This record gives sequence, C-alpha cells and structure tokens, in this order.
Amino acid sequence: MGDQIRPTARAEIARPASISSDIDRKIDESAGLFVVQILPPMKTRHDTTPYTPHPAATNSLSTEKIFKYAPYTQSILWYAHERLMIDLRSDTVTKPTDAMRQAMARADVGDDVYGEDPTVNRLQEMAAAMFGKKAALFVPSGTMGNQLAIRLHTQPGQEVIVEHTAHIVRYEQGAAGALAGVQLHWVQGNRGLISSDQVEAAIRPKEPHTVQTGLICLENTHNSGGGTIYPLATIERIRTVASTHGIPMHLDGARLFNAIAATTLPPASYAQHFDTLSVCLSKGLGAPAGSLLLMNDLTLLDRAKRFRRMYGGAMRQAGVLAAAGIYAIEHNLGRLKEDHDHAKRLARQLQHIPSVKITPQDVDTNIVIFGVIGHRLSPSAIVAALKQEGLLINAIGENSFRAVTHLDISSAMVEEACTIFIRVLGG
Ligand code: TLP
Repeated sequence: MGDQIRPTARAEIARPASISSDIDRKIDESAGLFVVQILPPMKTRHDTTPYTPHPAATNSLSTEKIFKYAPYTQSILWYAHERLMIDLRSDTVTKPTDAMRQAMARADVGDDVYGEDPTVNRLQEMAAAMFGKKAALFVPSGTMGNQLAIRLHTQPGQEVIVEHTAHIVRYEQGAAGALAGVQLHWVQGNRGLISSDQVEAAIRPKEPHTVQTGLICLENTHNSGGGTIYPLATIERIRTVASTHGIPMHLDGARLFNAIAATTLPPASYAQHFDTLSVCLSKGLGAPAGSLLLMNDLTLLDRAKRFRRMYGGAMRQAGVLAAAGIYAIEHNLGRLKEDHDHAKRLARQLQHIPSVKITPQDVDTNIVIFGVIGHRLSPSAIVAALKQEGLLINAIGENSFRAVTHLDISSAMVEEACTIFIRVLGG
C-alpha cells in the first residue's frame, strides 16, 4: 500500500447532529459505516480552523465543506461521502504517497518553457538514457504524447495504421483527425496485437490516386486487448516492413513499463524499433501526471516542443510533477510484477463464476478483461451492484468489463474483490 497513511479503519461513528442534510443522506446510504483517515500532522486547510476565504471562493463547495467540518473533524478527515472502495477502474486512480509528495515538495524548479527546470531536465535525461534514445520530452499526458507523435510524423491527408481497438482510436476524442488532419486505418488485431503481414497489407501503394500511409502506431501493452504484451519478434518484423516502405513507427507505451517488468527485457530493446515512443508515469508507476515522448532525432524534438506549446502542454514549474515521475521510476518500477500477480489471481478466481467468460492465461500484466454472459443484471446494473458492495470496475463494451490492478491495491483487497465478484455475479 505504499508508505502513505491510508484509510485503515472502518469505524462506527455516531452521526454528529451538526452536519448538514446532504451529508445526512450520505451517512444513511453507507449505513453509518465510515472510513476515516488519520492524516499526518500537517497544517493544511483541512485541519486548521479559521481562515478568511477570498470572497470569490465563498461559493465553492469545498470551502463550505472545510468550514462545516473544520470544528468537528480536527485532524480527522471525514470520508463521509466515500466508503472504502476497492477501485479497479484503472491504474490511473492511484494517489501519490507521502514519500512521493515529499519528493514533489522538495523539487528544485524553474520555468520549463525556457528549458530551465532542473528536475524536468533530470527526468528527461534519465528517461532518454533508460530507453536508449537521444531525447525525451516531458508532456502532461499520454494522449498528448501520442498526438504529438502523430503530428510530427505525418502530413494532413495521410493515414495512420493502427489496431482497431487502440487507445488512439477509441479514447483520444478523434484528435488525430482534429489536430493532425490524418485518418486512421484500422487493422483488426488479436487481443490488440497485429502482425507484420497485416501491416504490409494495410500500407497504401505509392500511386497517385491512393491516400498515403504516414505512420504505423503500435500499443504495448495493449489496453483494450487486456494488457497484452507485444512479442519483441513481432515488433521486429513490423519494423522491417515499415523500413522497407520508409514509414516511421510510433509506440503508445502508456504501459510499456508493465511489459518491461513482465518480460525483464531492457527498455531499449523495445524502444530501438520506434522513431518515437510515449511512456506514462501516471499509470502503474503511480505518479499523479506526466508522460515522456522519446526520440532520437533532435530535429523532431525541436518541432515536438513547438507542437506541445501549440496543444497547450508547455508547463512552467513542472519540476513538481517531474519529481513525482523520478520518484515513480526509482521506487515503483520494481513492484509492477506484484500487480500482475494480483491480476492473474483475480482472473483465476473469476473463471469459477459460471456467467463469467475469461481466459486467465491471457492475462499478461495488470489488466483483466472479462465477459459476463446470460446474467440477470444488465452491464450497468452489474457495475452498480459491485459498487454497492464496495468494488469499482468499468464496463467497456456490451458484455465486457475491465478490472485493473495497481499500486493502491493490496493482496487483501484482491481477495475481498474476488469475494464481491462471487457474491454479485455468482447469483
Ligand atoms: N488510458 C485510460 C483511459 O483513457 C482509457 C485507462 O484508464 O486505461 N495510451 C493508453 C494505452 C492508455 O491506456 C491511456 C490511458 C493513454 C494512452 C492516455 O493516457 P492519458 O490519460 O495520460 O492521456
């Protein structure tokens, strides 16, 4: 669970008369069972009593709550509106630990638009060295990393070859079309993976009528495929095809660290095959934000900085975030295998529930995708029923669900999640 003080106790606490009616309702909903978190003794607005808010802040709900709770809670922060939830919706939900927050607080910073943030520079150098690339650029999100790459490698009107359930296809709000003016050429993969033959077949001929292929994008691990790891040999074959046709390759490596942890392959063994790759610090590594776009070509770096600015992603004292990234790489990479073990355990338990369709052998890393067939509850009702029991997952398709293990999920929580699954889906 990391080194932060986390919700540790479920406590029966009598409803204080002083708190308001909407809180009363929330209290009733959770049947008087609350999670309390004992905060470390730091002076925050949560645990100090009077301060005068700026008039512009007086309408803010949080300010109201702070005032309502301050006299009552002292240094105990109420989670009256939040029962202790086992949150398997994504590995993006992790919260920075105290140690990570301390690293952030101590970060030496400067204005990164001038290239003067020493902590951002350190993170970029560290990542470039790790992946065997000449340069890395810190960006706020994985989506921005992917979109910068698409913009860098293509011309408007070109086409990008990508697997049909890729994040770039499903979850980036059509940015490739909107921002780079390209269309996506979807290739149907197997658990998110496509072959070199499929890529070869999708490359457009260089003749005057036909749209031109500007880029090939792969995703490793593949999110919608179920955290699938690309075999290095497949990537090598695709690279050969791409090079023959003179087409650049980008890797959406939002969860490349999971592939690295699972295979123990050196990071550069994947990175060497791509002209650009983006890796996320805010997934399994547990940083609150930030991704890196890596490349060898320094002319690309210069253009990437300009597009980052154009897309609104150039930040100032971003070292506060970069420090979390450095901390995450140094401390959390080594433990990703634990998440993979948790995901496998979950999958093995789920397979015993008759309505659940899952192949535990397909769970490569920290993502478990499963179907629920012929259950009396609809997918949204299933999600709601699980939530009622204290378990959060996402429905990702008609009868398809996703559970993701991460830094804030302990073995005990995995056991509890299995019990809840059996209770809700077994009936
Ligand atoms: N994925 C999120 C959602 O957007 C679906 C998640 O919960 O898994 N590439 C891949 C493969 C991703 O899974 C994600 C995030 C991204 C890129 C985008 O990262 P962010 O959220 O930082 O823009």
